[in-house]
Amino acid sequence: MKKLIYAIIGKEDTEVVTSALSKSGFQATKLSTTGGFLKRGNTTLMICVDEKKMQDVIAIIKKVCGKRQSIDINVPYVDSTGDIPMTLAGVTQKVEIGGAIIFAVNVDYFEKI
Ligand code: 2BA
Repeated sequence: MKKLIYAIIGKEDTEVVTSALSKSGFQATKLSTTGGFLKRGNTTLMICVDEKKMQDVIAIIKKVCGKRQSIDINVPYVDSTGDIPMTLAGVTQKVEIGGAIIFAVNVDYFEKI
């Protein structure tokens, strides 16, 4: 059974992760994506591998992608009408960024032509 791994990583980690995967013989497709919450650019890698190799891929990503860290962001204050009042420009919120979000799905069919 093949697995399709999706790895969402920070844009700044793209080069180091794709190089490390390639060095270990894993192919990846890089998609330029945007986080739904922060609306910042990130990278989604699609990596299709045999099930028994999945943990090797995850170990490489874990080893080389940046560590999670907490940052303060300013989010616009929106009231119940959907308006942004002039007096309340924003509220500060802590979010964790870095590391990677990884999930995998079963691949029903794979062929290289
Ligand atoms: P964003 O959606 O831009 O989220 C960036 C970070 O903001 C998240 O980091 C999380 O720490 C925080 N965050 C997200 N939604 C939040 C909310 N409703 N309230 C408070 N804090 C929130 P990560 O969890 O490491 O996620 C990094 C990126 O991975 C996300 O960027 C998104 O593009 C993707 N992602 C995370 N979980 C996902 C999921 N279950 N399905 C699909 N994509 C996911």
